[in-house]
Amino acid sequence: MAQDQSVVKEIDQPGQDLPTWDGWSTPLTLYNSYWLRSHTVSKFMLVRDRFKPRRDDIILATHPKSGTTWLKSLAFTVSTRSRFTFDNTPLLTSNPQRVVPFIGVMGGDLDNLEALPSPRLLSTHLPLSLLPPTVYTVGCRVVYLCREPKDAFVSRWHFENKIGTGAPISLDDAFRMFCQGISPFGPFWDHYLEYWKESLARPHEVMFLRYEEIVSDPLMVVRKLATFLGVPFTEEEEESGVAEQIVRFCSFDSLRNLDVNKTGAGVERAGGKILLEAASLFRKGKVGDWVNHMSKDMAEAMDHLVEDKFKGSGLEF
Ligand code: PAP
Repeated sequence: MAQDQSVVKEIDQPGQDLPTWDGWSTPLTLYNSYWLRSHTVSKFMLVRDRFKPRRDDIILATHPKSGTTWLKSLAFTVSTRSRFTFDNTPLLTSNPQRVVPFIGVMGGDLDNLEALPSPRLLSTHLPLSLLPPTVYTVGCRVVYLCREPKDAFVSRWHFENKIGTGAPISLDDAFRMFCQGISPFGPFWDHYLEYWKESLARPHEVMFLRYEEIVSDPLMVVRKLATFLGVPFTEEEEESGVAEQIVRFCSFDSLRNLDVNKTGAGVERAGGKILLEAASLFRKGKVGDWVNHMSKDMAEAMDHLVEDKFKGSGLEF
């Protein structure tokens, strides 16, 4: 069992002892009620005090394995369409994860972010409660993306076994950890709920999206995104099919088949400890792939957990 195999111990952090967990591809540390990769904790601790949100920032916040790569491509293409064409967009030469920096890590170190001109397009897997409180007041916009938990879990499990160098993680062990809330940026339910509640309270500043919604009507989402980001499609653009072109360009097959994403330089992960092949971010891109991996009992257990955790919130999967 995951819990038996894993070692929970105390580690030294400046001024505090934080519990850690071994069981995924890299150790996790519990910080402010969320499990973060241990080697990223010191960087993420700085974000709440030192990251300075600006009024015109756009922050793409996602629970991991929910389609971050996709959202980054869509939001980048929508918001920079007056500067770049499909023939010279940076997405042709860089993986989408690099084109939009992560706040505090992987090229998005806080000094680098401070030097970026406005308006900035940034991203994070951090929960809202680990971002500076000014995110609520400065007027910046947040686009949040999550995914049906069983699919997010299956994607996580594949990913961990792809990047891990130790013994493979069994589906059962991964399932137990995920359902206990012990997964990178977990518990997933608290992560979803923080952004969900904020999107209800401030719908003009926080847009809540699900992976399944983009899959079922990408054109509608792209139009909604453009309006939310303050750059709605003009009549001329609608007539010439710009929104449709963006959807096609950012589709799973289109992005996956770009040279840069097939064979290109990797993407740093785990605080720079792992250099991930760009191709690992494009696995299957399907809704409902959980059915090919999870037993009926597992699926029912996860559904009950989700129902219980989201009860009364209005959020359903
Ligand atoms: P991250 O958590 O490491 O940032 P993220 O991009 O959020 O990764 O998640 C990867 C998932 O998004 C993969 O799902 P899968 O394992 O179920 O296949 C990946 O295939 C999917 N994905 C990436 N790009 C796209 C896209 N353009 N369209 C649809 N799905 C995509």
